[in-house]
Amino acid sequence: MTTNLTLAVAQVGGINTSETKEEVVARLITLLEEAATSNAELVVFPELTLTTFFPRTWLDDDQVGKYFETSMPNSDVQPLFDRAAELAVGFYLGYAEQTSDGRRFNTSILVDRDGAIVGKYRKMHLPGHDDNKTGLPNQHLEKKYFQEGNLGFGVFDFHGVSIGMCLCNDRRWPEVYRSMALQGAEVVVLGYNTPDFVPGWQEEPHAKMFTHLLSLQAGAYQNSVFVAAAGKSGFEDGHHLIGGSAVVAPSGEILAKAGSERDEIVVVKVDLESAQPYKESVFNFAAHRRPDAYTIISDRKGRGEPLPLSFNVNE
Ligand code: CDT
Repeated sequence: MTTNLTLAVAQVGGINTSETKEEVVARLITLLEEAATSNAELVVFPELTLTTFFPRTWLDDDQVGKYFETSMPNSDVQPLFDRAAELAVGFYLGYAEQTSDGRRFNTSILVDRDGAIVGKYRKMHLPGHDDNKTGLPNQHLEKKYFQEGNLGFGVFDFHGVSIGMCLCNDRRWPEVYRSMALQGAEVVVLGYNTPDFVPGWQEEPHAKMFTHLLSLQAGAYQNSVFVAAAGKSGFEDGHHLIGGSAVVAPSGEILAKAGSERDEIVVVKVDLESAQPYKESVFNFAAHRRPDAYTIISDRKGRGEPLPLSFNVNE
């Protein structure tokens, strides 16, 4: 049984619209090579890693098409697959996917150390809006450009380690981690793009980093998993995205965090066994969970009235 995994989060500094996918992939290979020198076995790249965070801009169908990948790997990304296989380093990569029948998803894949795609995820929680909100610093058009994910919250085997994947906004929803932990996930990997400005998202600037890290830490602790999160960070065409790429332990503690908003590798050798005490005590799911009392979570989507009481409060 594998007990150690050397995990790297590859934070990618801003990607301007003018940058080609070839140039971006060259940056990713440099990060991968740096991670390999620290013996990384799995490198986590961000959400929509290959391009600028295009959902900030209202574009018509023709204009946005260039941001989508119609196959994976393809000639732009093949050099990353080749170099990773040469170095025997696996990776998680977020990208915009267009299927052969024209559906578009915000997707991530898990590639093993031999270069084979062993996992796929399509973002379930799409934030933002689909209408054209003009006159703002930027928009957040994930609901316009992507369909909701349809592959569930899968858990995949990565050389003996059970890995769950999600993408950005998913990290803020507790159901995501729990769905994967119930399938035995040991590590949850995710990429993100968190802009300073999102229409309709009221949050103090200082709280942006706090709520990002809080989500990772709570997800890790409450589910006895490691969480590795890589952001696309810094400025893209003048629009700022937060940094804070990090690896978090099942204790909820941050093991390592990027210190910049540029291309940066953070590597941590994690001891997967260190999750065991949590799984056997406070979060022994089989002993303590009450799924019979949680049906409202899947039955109800939005906030509503209290459920009718099935007992007399005075008895
Ligand atoms: N890419 C992405 O999902 N970003 C969102 C922005 C906030 S939407 C309220 C995030 O959760 O970081």
